[in-house]
Amino acid sequence: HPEYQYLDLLEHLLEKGDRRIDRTGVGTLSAFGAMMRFDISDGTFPAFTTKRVYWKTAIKEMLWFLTGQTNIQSLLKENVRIWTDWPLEKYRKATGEQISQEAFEERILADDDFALKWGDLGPVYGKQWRRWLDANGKEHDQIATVIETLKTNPASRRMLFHAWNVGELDQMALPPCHMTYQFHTSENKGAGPGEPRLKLSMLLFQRSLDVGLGAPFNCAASAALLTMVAQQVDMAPGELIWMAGDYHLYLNHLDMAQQLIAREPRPFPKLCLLRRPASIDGYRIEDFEVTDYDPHPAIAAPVAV
Ligand code: UFP
Repeated sequence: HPEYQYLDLLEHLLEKGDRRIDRTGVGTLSAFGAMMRFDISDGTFPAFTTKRVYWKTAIKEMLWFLTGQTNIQSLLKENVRIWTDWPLEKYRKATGEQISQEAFEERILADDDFALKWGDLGPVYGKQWRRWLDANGKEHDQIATVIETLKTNPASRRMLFHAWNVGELDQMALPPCHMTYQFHTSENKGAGPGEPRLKLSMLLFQRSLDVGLGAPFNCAASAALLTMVAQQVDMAPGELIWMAGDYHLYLNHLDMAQQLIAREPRPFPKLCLLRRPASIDGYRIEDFEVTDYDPHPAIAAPVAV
């Protein structure tokens, strides 16, 4: 079962991870250099099964990146709360007000001026993907460029987008973790008449990976991205290849990790797009249908900020 690639990373960290104090102060077991590969050509959706993955939240976040937005207000409108911690911390520090997360989120939603002032994460993923600003003041839509190149020159070795904009890192709430996405096409062997001639694979490089919380999420989101891009360029989805630099297990996730590796993976679900929007900008969460997802129960764990 391909999920053992993930469970093996957990096991490796538990056994051989280097114990250290990290930026967040929580502490981790860490190792360097990992790869996982998932063949999604038959519609397999690598939503891990050893605990429930909230794949809708992961895909909603991916759709939010694709809009180019960087304010949590639009995420909160979709009831996605995974980015609140950072602006909340900043607000509390700046004002000294011990506002609750709920109250802060309500204000962001209700008050546009407040959201503008306190809800922005800086030039994170969406900004870099869709509106990378060069030294001449010109904006670059990296996503549109990749899609255009896939359509016109699919053998190119330059089909990638990335978010590590060195000059803007210090303005970001969090420097990009999943930072480079590269695409590759190959012959779709055995394609019948009317089926796509080419197969699209995607390699994601992530510099830093929270294996307990981030990994299941990042994996589902990137599979959704590959599926969307493949549909837009009329190719079959191929392989999702995922590489991590520093991958680590937070010390408050050790129990969860033990529970996960004791569980037996179940078959991966299937992902189907119910509609083909006119462009990569047209996707909505309702377009994603996931079937036969029967995971082990969710395990709650704290996120390190
Ligand atoms: N992290 C992920 N995936 C993500 C994301 C963050 O695993 O998509 F945005 C984790 C990795 C790390 C922390 O534990 O967030 C970022 O901290 P640092 O910037 O110090 O690597």
